[in-house]
Amino acid sequence: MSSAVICYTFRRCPYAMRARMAMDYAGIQPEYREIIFSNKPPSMCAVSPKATVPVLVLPEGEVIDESRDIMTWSLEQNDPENWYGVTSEIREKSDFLIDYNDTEFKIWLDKYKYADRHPDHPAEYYRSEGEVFLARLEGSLSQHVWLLDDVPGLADMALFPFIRQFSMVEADWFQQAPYPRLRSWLGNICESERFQRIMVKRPLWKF
Ligand SMILES: N[C@@H](CCC(=O)N[C@@H](CS)C(=O)NCC(=O)O)C(=O)O
Repeated sequence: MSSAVICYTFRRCPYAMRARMAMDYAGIQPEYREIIFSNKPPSMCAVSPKATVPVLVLPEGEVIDESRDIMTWSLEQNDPENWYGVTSEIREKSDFLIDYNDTEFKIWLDKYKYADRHPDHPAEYYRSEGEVFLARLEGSLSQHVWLLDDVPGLADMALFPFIRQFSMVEADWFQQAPYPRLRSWLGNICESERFQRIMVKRPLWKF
């Protein structure tokens, strides 16, 4: 049994990104095992048969294989700036936003990203469906500096990798779209040292 926390990850996966952000914030330094989907490590599939990243294996052998659960577990270990949220209202709103992101928005994001695989509609259609969420977030950011408060929280860190993906599908479009607050929110996170740290390129884990 290893004494270190192990994290199977894929650098560009938005779910893995949010988990790595929360772990970095909480001061958890796992042994990162960078994988590729075409050749998943048997040791990862054995502990988590659904075989998606991120997967965390704790020293006692407990497995956490949902990114949200990894975030929550990280904050349970250490939450120095109260990302979890100070009020139950913020926590409820945070859960709602993350639920919406992971279900509704993710569907439109994927269709927009891979519009050629979804010929029922042009990319602009999928983009405008996704924009419903962008507009909502823009509205939230007109009320506070971060999505739910004037300090960053779980929702900011759970959502930004997906908004980042959306922004990268047509970067020129996003730069001039009517979401200036969202652009600067995203820019702040992506220019942070934490983000640079969690995006460091690691060699593929040899198993
Ligand atoms: N609900 C999971 C979703 C994780 C997920 O879907 N990860 C993708 C990569 S972004 C994956 O591992 N896909 C496996 C594959 O494509 O074989 C979580 O939040 O951790």
